[in-house]
Amino acid sequence: MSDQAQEGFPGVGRVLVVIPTYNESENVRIIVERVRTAVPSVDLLIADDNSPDGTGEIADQLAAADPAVHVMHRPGKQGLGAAYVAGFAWAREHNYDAVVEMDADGSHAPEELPKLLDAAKEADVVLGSRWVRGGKVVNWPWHRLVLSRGSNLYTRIALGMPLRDATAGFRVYRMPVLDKIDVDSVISQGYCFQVDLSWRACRNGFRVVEVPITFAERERGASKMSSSVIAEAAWRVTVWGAKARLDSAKKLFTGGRRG
Ligand SMILES: Nc1nc2c(ncn2[C@@H]2O[C@H](COP(=O)(O)OP(=O)(O)O)[C@@H](O)[C@H]2O)c(=O)[nH]1
Ligand SMILES: [Mg+2]
Repeated sequence: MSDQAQEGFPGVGRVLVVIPTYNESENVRIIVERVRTAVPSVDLLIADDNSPDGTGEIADQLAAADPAVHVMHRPGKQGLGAAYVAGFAWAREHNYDAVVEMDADGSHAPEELPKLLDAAKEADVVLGSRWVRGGKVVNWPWHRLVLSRGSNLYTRIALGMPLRDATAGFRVYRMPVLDKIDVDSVISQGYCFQVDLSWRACRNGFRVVEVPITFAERERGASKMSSSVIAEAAWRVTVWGAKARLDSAKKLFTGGRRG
């Protein structure tokens, strides 16, 4: 653990940036360097799912050279959500005050992290949002734009959640949020993991704020997005929305009977 991280980020405390990786050998070195330069006071944890391309070994070299960099080796590809849940548990064990979610592929610019952490001084959860005023997406093919806009619109309608980018994957959580929302019980993967945590945070009354970011398509390596990731998000969000409506209808009914 670095000395600088003992002091942490002003107004937020000790911060751990968790970066899940699967076959990111071309990206992991670059992203770690960028984070260390952009915000020297944060620590990093690479959560690697035994990538066959050697990402884990590169991460080990980076950790050996820098006390602020840590590596978690997981047995195999178990999805983004499982890697984050394990990374967050590690953060709790090591007494961090906040965690950051960030992709390894450069889509989330570490140079924008200070802006997110600044917002975390006054919030419980900060989303780096593509779909608020000032937010941007660079170099995404049209089908990814349609998917992102469409899934966010559907999520807003199904759940009645006021967020513009509930699937965003560049985020800050203060540690008490993760404890309160029982993050260890989250089984959602992929995009759905992001929606799940947003939904739990909103329902628990936490202050969730969206800060505009510029999201850039990866330049190296391959996306792990798949139709099963999309299908999982669609059916889970539909079930949560139906359950929320049923619960409020029940409340109305029982409340009405009492009155
Ligand atoms: N540990 C781990 N990381 C993953 C897994 N799937 C995706 N990732 C990482 O999650 C981040 C986002 O994935 P990416 O493929 O870029 O998704 P996209 O941006 O939606 O196309 C990247 O850092 C990936 O390496 C997984 O199963 N396990
Ligand atoms: Mg990506």
